[in-house]
Amino acid sequence: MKTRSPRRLVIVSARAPFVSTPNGIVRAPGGLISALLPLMRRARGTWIATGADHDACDTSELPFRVRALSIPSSMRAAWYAGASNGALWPLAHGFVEVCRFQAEQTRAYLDVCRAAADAAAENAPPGAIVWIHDYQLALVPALLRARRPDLTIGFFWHIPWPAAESLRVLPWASELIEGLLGADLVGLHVPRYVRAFRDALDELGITHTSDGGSIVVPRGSRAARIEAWPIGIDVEGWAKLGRDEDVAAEAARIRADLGGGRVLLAVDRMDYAKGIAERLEAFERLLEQSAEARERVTFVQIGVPSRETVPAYRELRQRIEAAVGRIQGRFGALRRKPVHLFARSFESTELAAYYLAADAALVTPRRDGMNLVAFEYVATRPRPNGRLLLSTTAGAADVMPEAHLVNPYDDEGLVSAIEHVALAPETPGDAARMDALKARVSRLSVEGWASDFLARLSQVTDERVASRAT
Ligand code: GDG
Repeated sequence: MKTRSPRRLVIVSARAPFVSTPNGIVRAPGGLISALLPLMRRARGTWIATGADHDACDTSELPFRVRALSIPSSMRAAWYAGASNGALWPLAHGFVEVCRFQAEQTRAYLDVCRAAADAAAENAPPGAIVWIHDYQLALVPALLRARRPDLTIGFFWHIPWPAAESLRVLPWASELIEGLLGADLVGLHVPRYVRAFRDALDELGITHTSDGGSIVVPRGSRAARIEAWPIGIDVEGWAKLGRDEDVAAEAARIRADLGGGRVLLAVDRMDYAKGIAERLEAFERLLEQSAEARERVTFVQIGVPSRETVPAYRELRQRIEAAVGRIQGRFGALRRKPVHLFARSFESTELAAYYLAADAALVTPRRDGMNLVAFEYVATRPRPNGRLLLSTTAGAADVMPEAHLVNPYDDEGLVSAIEHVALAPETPGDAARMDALKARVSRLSVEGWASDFLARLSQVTDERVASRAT
């Protein structure tokens, strides 16, 4: 599908496209920003960010505007660390016991969504497209619709959609759904999240119909559609890094430094949903059971610190560091470290070198909306070698059926799956799997995802206008 241009574009997200660093203002990391920036440059629109730093938004040289909202720090904490990451995030990932619902945080969440909706209403030209991102801003669509019925509104929810049972514990579940239904098109990663959304509508008694894979919810003179739109990555960007001679030389150095055995890699934000502690514990059990693993396997965990103002995240970091220390103490030797933890962020060239160096990637989150690391590992490797171990509970499993799939809640299953990807002799079947995965990932470009989503958004709105005219 092609994006029809001249309508102006407004993006609303918690993160801004630029961040201030000691080396100046740079593009914020991540595939989503890379995908949206070219679209925004062409559309010459406005990017509204609720969690941005102001210095990084002084962008007079850009062909579009960035507006960072001024949100008082106590409100920001209650909205971001509280309602978003202390309530909605654990709820969506099935960690109901971790959820804390506090009225003051819910009020802050509403206030931030209102501020974002106000800013979008003020900045959007007549008939513009507004694309809102993620669970931190779920009430914006309805708030914005009430102020500006002329707008076309899209929303993308980047994390799993919670099971109806879990959603029952959210005191403002119906407000959450009504907030999202203010959009013309709500995107989720995979069809099973769309089915879970339908269950939520049923629980709340909200009338809906099906149209192919999408759900249509009538809302007065219009309808909201809920559809699966699997995100992708900058496939060519990662492949290019994988072919780069310097990156390949760095990968060879990493392998040599690790002693020449089998290398396992995991890359995650430090988040309990990513299953980092459980993965380390499974690796520890593998070392207990297998002399070959003790001699030959090294596990590198890159864990970028994340959300450290939320207590559950601070506790997780301690649990991870304790597991690494224990493994080292039990199985390490002067010249051999079975596990390496890097609790910091790497440049993407360095990350690509680790993707090349690894014999297998362990992508074993407890739950994950999609998981881009699975795609990046496959896209970076120039040849069809290496193995991908992937949780059945990650959205990525639905689009990568040829990966080695594992249920991350099955303790023994996880240990034996790690053992298999680490030590089983390579067979022609491995190359066939990797070839198939490469073909799948090559069709998942994040730029195509963004422009197709926007084209679909224009299409559903045009259909609405046409049906009103007849
Ligand atoms: C949310 C959903 C969904 C990590 N360490 C470094 C680094 N990274 C980059 C990876 C990857 C990204 O961070 C992580 O993406 P994920 O998809 O794994 O996870 P979330 O941050 O939780 O993202 C998720 C996603 O939204 C998109 O919709 O897939 O399910 O939770 O791109 O490369 N990048 C660099 N250095 C690092 O050290 N440069």
